[in-house]
Amino acid sequence: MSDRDADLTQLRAWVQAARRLVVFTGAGVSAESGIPTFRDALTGLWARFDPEQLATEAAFRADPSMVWRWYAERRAAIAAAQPNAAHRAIAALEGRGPRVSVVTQNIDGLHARAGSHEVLELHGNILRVKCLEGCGNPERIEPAFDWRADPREPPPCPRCGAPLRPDVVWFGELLPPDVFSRAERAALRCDLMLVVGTSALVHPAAGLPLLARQAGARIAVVNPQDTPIDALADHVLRGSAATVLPELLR
Ligand code: BJW
Ligand code: ZN
Repeated sequence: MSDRDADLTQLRAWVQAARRLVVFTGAGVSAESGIPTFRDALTGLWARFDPEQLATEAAFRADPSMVWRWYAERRAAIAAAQPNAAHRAIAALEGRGPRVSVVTQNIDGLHARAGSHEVLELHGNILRVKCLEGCGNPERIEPAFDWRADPREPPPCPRCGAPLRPDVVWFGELLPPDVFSRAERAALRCDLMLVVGTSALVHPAAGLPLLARQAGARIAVVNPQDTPIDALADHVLRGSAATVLPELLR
């Protein structure tokens, strides 16, 4: 048996035996749905920008229409994309024994579209918008208002007229506290965490595998590249999510 087959066999046994499993995902899990990873998300017109400069409130305030357009292009690509074999393999884990929590940094909604039920979206969802000044989501304020049909870039909040912005978590912003505390609880309680398709550079999300490890969970990484989590992991499976996860979780 090759080392890789031995790793897969042992990991399959851990998945079978797990009572609580966390699948912690990043942009790599959606790469094979055709959605560029965050650190590759600037192609074409956007190639001269730095994503860490664009994904901030300061960038939006400085040039709302430019940042709105970046998100509008990504939103259109995401709306046209389909979940891939990795999202489906994760969703199919439900009902097989362990309680599964999907803790994702992704803003694309593809885990839920693949059928996962407990999805904790740490960084929000690009398909929603909210008021820049804190009124909340426009559909709660004015159900008849359809921001998607409004040609302004960005459309104004129906309550206060401030610009609407994507309902995602930008650098320097707090993660939704209830979602993050549920994710911490899931990390503390799980027996096994699969860390899939994330560079694990962005905190506080990137601290969740360490929290799980310190609480006694086993950790496995699925990624074609090295990550800072590899050093904590019991197993590292090099490869793409849509190849490795169906093989591991079949
Ligand atoms: C494949 C694959 C395939 C490819 N299959 N795999 C502690 C230390 C240092 C800094 C900080 C810290 N704590 C906080 C900070 C600051 C900051 C931060 O972490 N900065 C670091 C960059 C240094 N964090 C924050 O600001 C957070 N807020 C916060 O801390 O609030 C408290 C606070 C308040 C006030 C002042 C100060 C602090 C908020 C972070 C929000 C992150 N938001 C983003 C943007 C969302 C909207 C958008 O998309 O535009 O979320 S950033 C971006 O990175 C996005 C992602 O969710 C996130 C993670 O990226 P991810 O998913 O890992 O993607 P990539 O592209 O990095 O990696 C892809 C991976 O896939 C790679 O490994 C590939 O190899 C792999 N891959 N193909 C499997 N087929
Ligand atoms: Zn408002």
